[in-house]
This record gives sequence, structure tokens and C-alpha cells, in this order.
Amino acid sequence: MLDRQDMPAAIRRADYRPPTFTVDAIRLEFDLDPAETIVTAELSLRCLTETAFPLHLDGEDLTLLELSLDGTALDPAQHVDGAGRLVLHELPPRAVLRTRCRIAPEANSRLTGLYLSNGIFCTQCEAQGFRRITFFPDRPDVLATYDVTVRADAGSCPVLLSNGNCVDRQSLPDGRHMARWQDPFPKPSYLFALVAGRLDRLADTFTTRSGRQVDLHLYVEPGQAARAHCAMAALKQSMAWDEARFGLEYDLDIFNIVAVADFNSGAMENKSLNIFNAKYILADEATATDTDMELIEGVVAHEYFHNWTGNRVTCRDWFQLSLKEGLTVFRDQEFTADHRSRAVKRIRDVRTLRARQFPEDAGPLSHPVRPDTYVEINNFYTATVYEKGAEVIRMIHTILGEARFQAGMRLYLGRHDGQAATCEDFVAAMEEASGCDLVQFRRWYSQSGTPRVTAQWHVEGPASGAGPGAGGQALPDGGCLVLTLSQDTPPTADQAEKVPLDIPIRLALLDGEGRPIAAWLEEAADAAPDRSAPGEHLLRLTGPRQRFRFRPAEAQEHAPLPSLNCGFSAPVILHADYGDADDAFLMVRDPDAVNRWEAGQRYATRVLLRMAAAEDPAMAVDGRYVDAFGGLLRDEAMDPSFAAVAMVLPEEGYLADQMAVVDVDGLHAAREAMLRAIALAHRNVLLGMHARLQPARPYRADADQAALRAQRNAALALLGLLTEDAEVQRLVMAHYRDADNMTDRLAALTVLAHHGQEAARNLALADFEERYRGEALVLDKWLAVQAQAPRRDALATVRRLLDHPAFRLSNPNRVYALIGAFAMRNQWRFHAADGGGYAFLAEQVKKLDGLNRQVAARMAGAFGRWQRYDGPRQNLMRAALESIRDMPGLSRDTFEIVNKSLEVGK
Ligand code: B3K
Ligand code: ZN
Repeated sequence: MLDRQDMPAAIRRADYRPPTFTVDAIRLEFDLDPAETIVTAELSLRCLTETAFPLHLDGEDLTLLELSLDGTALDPAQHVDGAGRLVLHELPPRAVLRTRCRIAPEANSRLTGLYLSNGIFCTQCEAQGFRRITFFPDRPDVLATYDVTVRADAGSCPVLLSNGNCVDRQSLPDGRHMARWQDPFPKPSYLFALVAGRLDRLADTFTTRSGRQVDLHLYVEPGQAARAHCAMAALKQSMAWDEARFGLEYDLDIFNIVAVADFNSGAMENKSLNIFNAKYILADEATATDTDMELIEGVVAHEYFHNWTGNRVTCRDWFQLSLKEGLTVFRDQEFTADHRSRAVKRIRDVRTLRARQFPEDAGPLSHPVRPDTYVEINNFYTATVYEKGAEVIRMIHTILGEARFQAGMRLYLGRHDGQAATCEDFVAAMEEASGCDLVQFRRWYSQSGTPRVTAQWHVEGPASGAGPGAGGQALPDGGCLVLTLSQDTPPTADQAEKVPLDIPIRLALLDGEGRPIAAWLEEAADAAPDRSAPGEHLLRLTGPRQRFRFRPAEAQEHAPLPSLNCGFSAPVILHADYGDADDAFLMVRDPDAVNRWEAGQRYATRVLLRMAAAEDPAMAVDGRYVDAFGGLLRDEAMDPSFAAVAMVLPEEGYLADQMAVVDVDGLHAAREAMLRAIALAHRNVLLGMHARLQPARPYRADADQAALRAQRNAALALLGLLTEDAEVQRLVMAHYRDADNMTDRLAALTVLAHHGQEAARNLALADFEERYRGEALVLDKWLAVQAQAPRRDALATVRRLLDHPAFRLSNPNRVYALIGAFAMRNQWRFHAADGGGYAFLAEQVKKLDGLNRQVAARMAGAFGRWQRYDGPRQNLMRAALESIRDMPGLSRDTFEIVNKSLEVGK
């Protein structure tokens, strides 16, 4: 166990100080070799202060071979401190520092700094990887120009890449060669990149609206170029969209993307040399699903959009991470919404937010969008910084409207181009350009936790005063609907006191047919109606409790039903006065598609929680819900992509979040029973849907065909529950066998692996394994399907698969596919009462920590919700967490996650 004094120290936002030295330019030379790479760096240093400070340069796992200052050699041993930093005491106002270091890329299993992936040299420097390459002030507010020379063996590394433009390329003696790259844009060290290896290239060009021709090069492992077309198309689409919607053009003549097999996250936006996890580049119909392709489009767009939001304007310090990440997620969400179904994209994002961010905010790792403190910054690439950060930007967009938001963007980017900025700089620009007051709104950046908004409404007649709830009685001429909204944010692990936020709530009042009625808001000062669709209102809830009085233009036969938080305009938990009948109505009639989906989810959640609480959930199926679901299924006019999401019941993890103490087995039994009841009751409708929605052949990846496949596969997933129905089971097998694309094949494999009879299940799993032997990314799907199976033997299967040749603990994708899918997406088995799942995860986290601490820390996060379970499970999880915390030599990354999880239990 760590002694108190050895505990890693927390870094605080309040302690930020500007740098005392900056680096105007850096020249780097790499002599690449897997075991011993030599890195020579020449830093043009400039002192930024009047008083003399010692210079501290970050360094980690570097062997300093030579050191000189303005041409005078210094003794390396005298200048490296116990923490691995390079320290120089007396420096002139300007100086040139030269270092020569040795590093070992092939020994770098942490996948940060310079490392090897399948023999390809590549880098990952965000957040603090550059210090593992050379000594440098490795902080984002030091911006330098980079001049990089790469020398390597020409046979094993024919491709040599770095940021910016290639200015020289030459052969060298001994079978080596070199390339020199210069990046004219000053950048922080985290955006540096280098790639060298044997790679195939897919080339294309894009002409910007001002006529600049940009060479687009996509590099992949040999033989994979045919699978890069989807990513290339996405890149060109992103470049065009950023010009059209944000007026932002690309700024260099070349844009490179490299896909590598070993990568901790999804991708990295290094200036003009994006490096990607191959999972987010390689796709064709035979190996990738429609969802994979949509994800690829989104990630390619996200990294490209960083060129302005992140690279041209970067972050002052890592506490400002959401400045680039929240904003860029918002931009990529809008890109997808503009190209596919806006409503379905929004629904997916809401689902992700609820599945990942709300629990984070309610658990031991809760932190604001702009955190105040961290131990290891890599633990803060979180759903809060990314997804909630994007929600904060979206709310600004909702309040300002598109035109004023874009004016704010122009001001922000124009004012801070080439600088390292803060979240405050962003909000100030938005406020200034729009004239909107965002003073209270800023609290979204500093306050953690998910606000709860409670809504109540009643009708008031012209003379009679308050009437009963809006339960069907008429709303006479001169009457009004009174809506009361209140907010509160429960205390979180990191913050006890909460204050009211500025919450934008879009809403409409619906008549008995589900049509928005025209009404005006009496306290108009609270409204900002210019952004609203006809019949829609935008309220700003700023106090703990506010009343809004709506006067309809005409008398109404029925009291209007409010459709609240349309489009999920604010990331809050809504408690409203809806009953089953209201939701049954809204789930088919609400004109706001997000709220139509929401009503269905809310209804299902209520029903499933009631069932879980029953003695035998299977006997407690609510027939009215099953009927309402049938109404959805029979609506053939419904957009298939919407139908596909509406046909999915809330996940067990989400249902668990709604319970005071999670009932693992009750929830699982309730959900399975409901799925089966729906399948049984609507078998023939589902079969008809499956037959009707077969997309025309040949396969096309486009959104229209993808939507048909999605709905058809949603029908298949329900039918798959009917294990005793021979006709249905034959259909599932045929669906698997006849699939001409991965979307359909994987959908059928999932049904068979999760619910199929033993023989069919084994047959399909063996066929899939054989068919995709050697296709690592495809076999990840095979691993994940088995890890997520709602089967009693899931853990035994996962343990067995650890020894399968397709699995490798050193590759993050494999770990996420097998261990991550089990711990995070199989609630029923991970939380099995015997604690086997917990012991397994603790074991794996301990093994991973020595290999790749970022991945280990991420896996340890699965214990984060431990306090929400019953006593025996809590004890088992606490013991697992303690066993990790007490492991000698535990990394700071994993320590922070585990320690915070345990602290909150005290
Ligand atoms: N900025 C990178 C994430 C880096 C993760 C470092 N642990 C990718 C992205 O968000 O675009
Ligand atoms: Zn990003």
C-alpha cells in the first residue's frame, strides 16, 4: 500500500501560472530504431519574465546522453532531478538548448510517447506524451514551430511523416533515408506527431472554397487501402461542411491520416497528421456495420474539426480541456445531424449521455465540465468533459440561435487564433457577439452533478381560479395553463453545495391530437421566442422555482399536454406529471421526435421498475405497455431509423440508475420477460416487418438502406427471444447465413449467441470465428458479443477467451472488446452475486496496470458505481478495489480512480 507521502499529488486549476520560459522554435532529429532511438532537440528558449527563474523541462523515461547551452557542453548528470526533469539555473533571456536523448520505442507498452504498433513507429503526445520523447515544457500554453528530421531504415520504414510540409527527402548510406518536415503553425507539444513504417496509401484531393488544393493522404497497414474509402469520403465531407456551416477552411496544402492497430483512444488530431485507431478508419460492408461507418464518419469529422477548435485555438491548461473537446463534439454531432437523421442522432447522443455521463456525475468521479483538480490528466478525458461539455455548447447555441452563435464563433476564433485560450474566453466571446447575458450560465462549467427539473402544470379558468391537473378538462376562452418548473442539483462526491443554473427548456403545448397549439407566454421576459419553432417556446429556468403562464390563442376542448425539454434542450433529469396514459399518447403523437422516443422510454422504465419489484417479474408483465408497443410497430409511416431506436427498451444499466438499491436479478428478469412478451404478442407484425424491410440488393452503405437494416434487425432481435418457435429460429439462422454485409450478420450472430439454442449458437459462433480468422477488428465483435451474453456461463467464456489467439492484453481494442464489454455492458453477469465478475476485473486491472496504465484506469472505472448495490455486493466490490489499491507499484492513473471510488465510501 502507498504511504501517505507517496500518494500522487493533485494538480489544481487555481495554481495555474503562466510559463516563465517559452520555446519559439524546436528542431528535432530522430534516428529511429526499435530498441534505441536517438532524439536530438534544439530549443530556442525565450524568458517571459523580468525576474530570473530556473528552467524546468519535463522528461520521462529519457536517457540524456548530451546537453549543451548556446554551444557549451554541460554535464547531463548534473541537470536531471529525481523526478526526471531537466533543470537549468542561470539562463540568459534567450538561449539555445541542445539535448540528445535515447528512448526505446519497442519497450513502450503504455502507447504514449513514441511506440511501435505492428512494426510501425507512431506517437501519441496528448496529454503529456511529448516528455517521453524529449525534454520540453510539456504544457499546452507553450507554442512553438517544429522542424523535424526523421531518419530510418528505408526497407522497414519507407514512409516517414511528421506535421506540416515535407521540405526535403534523401537517401542516406547504410540503407537508411531521411525526410524533413516543417510546420509553419506554432503549436503545443501535445499536437506533435511522427509516423514511420511500411504503409499503403489512399490519395485524393480537396479544393477549398478559396481555391487551395489540398492533398489528402490516408495511410493504412499494407493491403488495407480498399477499406479506407469510407474514411476518405468522410474527410472530404467534413472539409466541405466546416466551410459551409462554420465558414472554416483548411489551412495547409496537405492533410495526412494514419491508421494504427494499437491505440489507447479513438484518434488524435495532431496538426495535419491525424493518427487513428484503425477501428475508426477501416471499414467495408463485409467487415464493418452501419453503426461502425457512422462512428467512423463522426470520428474523422471530429479530428478534422479540431484543426480550428483545438489546434488553431488551443487550451491554456488541461483544466480547459472541454474548450476544445466539448466544442468539437458539438461540431461533430451537428455534422452527423446535418447528414443523417437529426432526431435519431440526438436520441443516440442522449442515450450515451445517460448511460455514461449521468452515472459519472452521480458517482465518486464526479467533476465539473471544467475540473478544478486532477491527479492524472488522462483520467479526465471523460464523458463529462466531452459529452456534457458538448451539451453546454448546445445550450449556448439554443439560447443564442444559429446566427448569433456563429457570430460568437467568428469572434472567438478571430480573437484567439494562434493562442492558448480558456473556457471563459469562449463564453465571453459568445456573450459579446450576441448581446446575450451568460453570467449565470457560466455555472454549467463550474458545477458538477445532473440538475433535476420538476414540472407540474394545471389549468386556470378565466374567473374560477386554479383548476385540477390537466387531466382532460377543457381550457375555456381566457383561461391559461400554468406550468411550474423547479430545479435542484443533489450534492456530488466533489461538491456539497449547489446553486441554481440557467437551464434552457424548449417546450410545446399539445392538443388532443398531438398538435402544438398557439399560445403566448404571459411573463414574456423569461422567454426568448426567436429561436422557437412555431408553437414552441424557449424558457430559461434560472431560479429554484418559477411559474410560467400560457394563454392559448383559442379555447381548447382538452387541457393541453406540455411536451417538455424538446430535443433534450437541457441535460437534466426531468420529473414531470406524466402518467402511463400520457406517455402512451406522447410515444405515438408527440411531434418532437426526441420527446416521442422519450415518452416511450419513460413509460417502459416505469413499467419495468414495477415488474422488477414484483415477486415474479415474468408474471407481472404490463399488458397495456405491450399494446402500446404494438402501436409503434404497426405505424408503417414511421421513419425506419426512428423506429429502430424506439424499439429498444431502456438498458439494464439505465434502469439500475433509477433504483435506490440496484436489484440486479430483478431488473434482468423484468427486461427479458418484457422483451419476450412483446415478441410473443406481436410475433406476426414483427415477422411482417422483417419480410417487408429487406433492402434492395446490391448492398449500399447509405443512410436510407442503413435505416431499413436497423429496423429490420430490431425486429429480429425481438423475435430472437422466441427460442421455442422453430419457424422464427430458422429465420434467424437464414438471416445469419444469407447476410451480404456485417450489419446483418452481426445482428443475427448476437441473437444466436445471446438467446439461441446450444447447437445453433455454437454453429454460428464457430462459423463467424472461422470466416474472419485473422481479421482482428472483426473478431473484436465476436469477443464482445460473447462477453455481453446474458448467459450464466458468460464469465467462464470470457476467461476462456483470454487465451484465444484473437485476444492480446497489450492491445486496447481487444481489452475493451472482451474485458470492457463484460464489465461495462453485461450488468447481470458482472454483478453476479458470487463476486466472480469483480474478482476477475480486479485481476485484469492489476495485470494491465504494469502494461498500459491508461487502459487499466479505464477498466477500473467499472467499479465506480459500487455503492449503488446491496450490502454483500458492496463488500465484494470494496474488497476488489482495495486489492487493486494495495498493489505495490500501482500507477498514479489507476490509483486516482480506485482511491476516489473508495474515498466516497468513507
Ligand atoms: N484529443 C484526443 C484524445 C487524446 C486522449 C489522451 N488520453 C482525441 C480527441 O478527442 O479528439
Ligand atoms: Zn477531441
